[in-house]
Amino acid sequence: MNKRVENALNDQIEKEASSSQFYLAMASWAETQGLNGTAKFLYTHSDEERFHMLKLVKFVNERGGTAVVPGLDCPAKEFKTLENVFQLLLEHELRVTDSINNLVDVCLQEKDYTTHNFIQWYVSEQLEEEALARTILDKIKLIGGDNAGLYLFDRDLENSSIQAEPSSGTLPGM
Ligand code: OFO
Repeated sequence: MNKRVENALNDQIEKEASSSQFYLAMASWAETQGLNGTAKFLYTHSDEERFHMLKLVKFVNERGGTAVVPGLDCPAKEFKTLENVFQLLLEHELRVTDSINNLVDVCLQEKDYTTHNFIQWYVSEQLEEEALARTILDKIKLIGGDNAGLYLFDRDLENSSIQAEPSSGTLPGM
């Protein structure tokens, strides 16, 4: 496997693993605030990010590269408000999108069209994740400081169809 592509893929593995930790930290915080619907959404999302990481690990190894399982920094334990959580989440996803775009760029520069094709799944996924984060953040901003609104938001999130299954795709070789 092309070394530059392999390094970029391993860098993305680290980012997906960090995303999973980040969502897990937010889920745990939401749970301690009594926001069970939000916590459920974020726990599920943490599992999704782990799936994104695993999909990359398997791809790198199956193409003759070596996937590196990263050590991770401790994510934040405290968040100011629910709006703060989803603002951070959106900013985080925007950074992940930049990283995926960089990966696409490296694949094209190195003429690695197989990896380029594989990465298109992540390009689409990032579009969805950004849109979802923006929608949720807009709703929270509309609610403002209204506790009744927050209660309904949390309940809706618990019952919503966006509580997707963790692995909305298949891993290579599985
Ligand atoms: Fe893996 O998509 Fe979010 O970070």
